Amino acid sequence: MYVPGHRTCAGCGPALNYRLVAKAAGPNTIFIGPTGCMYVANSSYLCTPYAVSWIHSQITNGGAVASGIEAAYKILARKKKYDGPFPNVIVMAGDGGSVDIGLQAMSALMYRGHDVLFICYDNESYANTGIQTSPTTPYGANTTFTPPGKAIPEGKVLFPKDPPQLVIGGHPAVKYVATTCISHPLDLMNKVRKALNYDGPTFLHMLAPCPKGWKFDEKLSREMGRLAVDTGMWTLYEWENGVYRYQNLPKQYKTVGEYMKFQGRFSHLKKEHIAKMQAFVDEKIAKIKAIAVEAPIPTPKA
Ligand SMILES: Cc1ncc(C[n+]2csc(CCOP(=O)(O)OP(=O)(O)O)c2C)c(N)n1
Ligand code: SF4
Repeated sequence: MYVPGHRTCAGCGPALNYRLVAKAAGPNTIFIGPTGCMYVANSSYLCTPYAVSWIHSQITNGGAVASGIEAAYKILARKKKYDGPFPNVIVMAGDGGSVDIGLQAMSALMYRGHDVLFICYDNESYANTGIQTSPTTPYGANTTFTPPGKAIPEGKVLFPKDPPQLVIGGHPAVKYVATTCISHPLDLMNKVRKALNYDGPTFLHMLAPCPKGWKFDEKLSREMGRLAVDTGMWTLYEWENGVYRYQNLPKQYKTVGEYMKFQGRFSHLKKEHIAKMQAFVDEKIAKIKAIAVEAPIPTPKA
């Protein structure tokens, strides 16, 4: 459903991410592609690798375009002008197109309750424009908008937004939210199918390592994903009707330095900055442990 032939970088995490999503979703699918690498790099010039329907949207309005498509199908079906199967409607938005410049339209989609899967493929920067900071860029990352210097030695001083919590916190129509990583492809595809099976809006936050933006060897994309999970920099979980379930929680977490040392975007950081990152992750892990205990895995009804 996502075929060879696109101008993404060698080792592009978002491209592999797209391939897995398309494979899981199957042929009865319409993709909405807000401006970003997964639009520009895939569809330049005058050809695309999407073997299903696909439409470009502005980076600002992926949620609104998807809402329109979903509403059109519902109305056509009601008026008996369309009797085919209801399509999977999937937005493939970058982090900028999801939780920064595209947040308003995404939130409105969630509020209205459209039957749409909104995916944030998170490469942790505005990549296509040359790697600028976005709200999911980690603390301490070097981007062209957060260069380390004398005044600000760590480059980026802010800690990131939490996209799943934004969605979970404010949208009663949303019953399923999950996180994924390309290093765990089956988990990723299962979550895509599960989200699509829900009747209503769903949200997936997908870590998609970007060798160009994070400045690591292009052969290490999957390894970066694995290390993100093993260090606690990224957590795999589902949130379903108010219940959290975690996947692949490490028994013993590696230190964040084990992950950061491979990435040029962090190479300027001093010990105290890495300690700050470790403290941030430790706090997150402590919270997860508390929730994981409080939220027992529900047993399926017979
Ligand atoms: C309204 C508007 N503002 C700015 C841009 C410039 N622009 C093009 S691609 C892009 C980066 C998108 O970042 P993200 O959504 O994170 O996707 P990525 O490129 O990282 O895949 C931006 C800012 C635009 N196309 N439209
Ligand atoms: S810049 Fe990053 S997200 Fe964009 S095509 Fe290259 S690897 Fe993929």
